[in-house]
Amino acid sequence: MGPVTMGNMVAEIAQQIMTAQRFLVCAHSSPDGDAIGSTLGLMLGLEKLGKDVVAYNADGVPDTFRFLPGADRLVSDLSGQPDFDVVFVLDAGDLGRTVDPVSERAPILINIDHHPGSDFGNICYLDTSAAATAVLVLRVLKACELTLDLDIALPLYTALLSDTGSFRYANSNPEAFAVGGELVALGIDPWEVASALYESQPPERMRLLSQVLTTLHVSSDGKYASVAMSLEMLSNSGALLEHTDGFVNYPRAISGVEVAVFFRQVDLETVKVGFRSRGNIDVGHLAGQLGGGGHKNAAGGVISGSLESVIPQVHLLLEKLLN
Ligand SMILES: [Mn+2]
Repeated sequence: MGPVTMGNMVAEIAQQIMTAQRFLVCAHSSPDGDAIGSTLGLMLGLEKLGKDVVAYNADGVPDTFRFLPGADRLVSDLSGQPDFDVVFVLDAGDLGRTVDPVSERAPILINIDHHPGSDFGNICYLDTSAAATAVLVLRVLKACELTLDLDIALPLYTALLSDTGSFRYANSNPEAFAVGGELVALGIDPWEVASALYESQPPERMRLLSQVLTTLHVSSDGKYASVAMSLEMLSNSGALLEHTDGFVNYPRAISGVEVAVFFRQVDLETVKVGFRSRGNIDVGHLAGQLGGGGHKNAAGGVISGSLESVIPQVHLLLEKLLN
């Protein structure tokens, strides 16, 4: 798809926005920052253009993103809603991930996404080079000649920060920085957003992390490292399962480590294993051997056995993979 087609597509979406009145805006369930930020940014933008908008996510707004403008108006149930003119599905990858069969709620479905292979919708605006779906939403809002304001900028900036790992990941391209700068110029306080995203953790999560880190194992050659969480640690700390998100990043952050593993006890006979790798090491294949799956650099699976028996078993496999 060349740049000319892309430009036409943005113009076509802008045309649909101008001629319709009632919009549904949604994204994938279990929303991340891009899913929620793109949804709220587009909702507020459309409203500023005088449109009627319902924002929907099957799982609502995660606590981390409650500070965003419009978050309190997102609904997690569409039953009883009259039909819409247009439904926007954002950042979803696959239409099924919206949960509600949203395609039945409007004659026109517009898919805006940056996930490779996303190919549904009457209009499918896919640009895999975009760091976040929010970048594409911004292109569309600009094509509507909307004057951006701080309320619209804040969710879009949050989406961009979230999907680029705070401008650390390889997708942090020149456009990502340019858009980030443009949104900050509208009055965003970068520290306020970073603080809401990364430094507003519940104490239970920190208590759990402190116990999990005591299990740190680094292989003798330093190429892999793991941490483990038992059910006892979970109940001691009072934390929730969702608080273990990102724990695998701690062993991954050790210098020289090529594969990081997080073992999570599910019950006395089941352990969930998450892998992260750097560069060419294919943990997707390894997870496949264990009956799980995933990608080359991020994968996982579920293994039967006690935590004490599964850990050495996986360490042995990693030994083979890395030598
Ligand atoms: Mn995204």
